[in-house]
Amino acid sequence: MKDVCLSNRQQDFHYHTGLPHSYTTNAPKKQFKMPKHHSLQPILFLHLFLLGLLGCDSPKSTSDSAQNSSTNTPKQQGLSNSSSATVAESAKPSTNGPKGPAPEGMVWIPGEIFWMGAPKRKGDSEIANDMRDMSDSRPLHQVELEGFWIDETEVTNEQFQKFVDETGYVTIAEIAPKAEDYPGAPPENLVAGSVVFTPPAGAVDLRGSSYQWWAYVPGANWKHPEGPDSTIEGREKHPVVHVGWFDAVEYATWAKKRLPTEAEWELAARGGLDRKGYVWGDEFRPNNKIMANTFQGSFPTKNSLEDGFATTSPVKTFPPNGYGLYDVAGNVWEWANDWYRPEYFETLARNDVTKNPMGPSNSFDPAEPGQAKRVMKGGSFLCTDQYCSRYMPGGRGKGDPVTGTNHLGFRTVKSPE
Ligand SMILES: [Ca+2]
Repeated sequence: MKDVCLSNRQQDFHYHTGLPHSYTTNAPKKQFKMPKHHSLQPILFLHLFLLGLLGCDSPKSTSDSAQNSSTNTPKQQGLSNSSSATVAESAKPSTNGPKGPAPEGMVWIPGEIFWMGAPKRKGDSEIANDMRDMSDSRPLHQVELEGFWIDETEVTNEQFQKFVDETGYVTIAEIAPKAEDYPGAPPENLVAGSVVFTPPAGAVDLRGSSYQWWAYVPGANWKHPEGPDSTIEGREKHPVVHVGWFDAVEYATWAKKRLPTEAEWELAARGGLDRKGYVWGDEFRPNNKIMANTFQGSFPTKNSLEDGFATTSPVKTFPPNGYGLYDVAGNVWEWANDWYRPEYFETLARNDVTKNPMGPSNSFDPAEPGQAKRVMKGGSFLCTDQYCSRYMPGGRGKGDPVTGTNHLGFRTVKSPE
């Protein structure tokens, strides 16, 4: 299985079974029509079945109609505070936008022209596995955006609970798949659940399949991150997990916000720094300080917990970036609005500057042709340079829009009215 990052490995398994082809929400009243599978492949694996989920005829999104526009303006010099301090906490958050104070819990990100993408790093040629191949995150290219507001933290369990309390919304992972949608699937597999990181007891070959450390767990969902016996009690300030892209869109709509474009997310995550490998600067551990919730130890079997967290951490545990945003590296992956295509950055780089890119008009993942995927950003508590360094702001993940995991969440944005 040739694929990108750990975050999406779970998505790629497609042994997620919690996908109805349509589901309804109580508020806002809306029904997503999930298309029939192109190539349903019920394959028993780890007591699960592998499903080809959404095809390219997935529901229309805002990016479907998006038109990328480019300008021929010369490349601008002096982008985004290249002389800024490399340690994020020394920078000052922007709190006031063009129309007064920020909405509660949001930060103003001033519009500008900036460089997107992940710079090459020493050792990149020593690719130990497919996940270290970040070619889809290159080349660096210039993008121009208008200003916007963004959540200072990932959406928390507490915030998601409020949404559910007010709307009665049921997430995808909480709905059992219908037998008619999965012909041939054993009935015992038609149970609601989600994908949970489940490290094996012994050492594994990281060049092998990531099936080795992921499992479909019946009963796992946002309220039970590790399965039915787990709870979010005491984890109110942790990011919500096990949310599919559609779940995130529903939340954002309810909150009168939206998901960020990939470009918006990356501009915000960079915190005013220019072309840095990390959201705080050039070094992963400046002065040996741990700057984000990632994985330390020997992946995936032995987490040394040097940062104190095996899974999610409460938001605001680690230092903010230069714009005052927390956990834009590590903790949980975050959904972006864009469709995923690996060559998209190459396409944009043909322009001097691309104005407000909204993502490609459709998705293509050569690792899984026909499987539509959305972009994910930021990496998670499972990212480690041993396997996946996509906690870099230019890094990209990709995911099936109907599949959540216990290391995938989101934050929202809002444009001035
Ligand atoms: Ca950790």
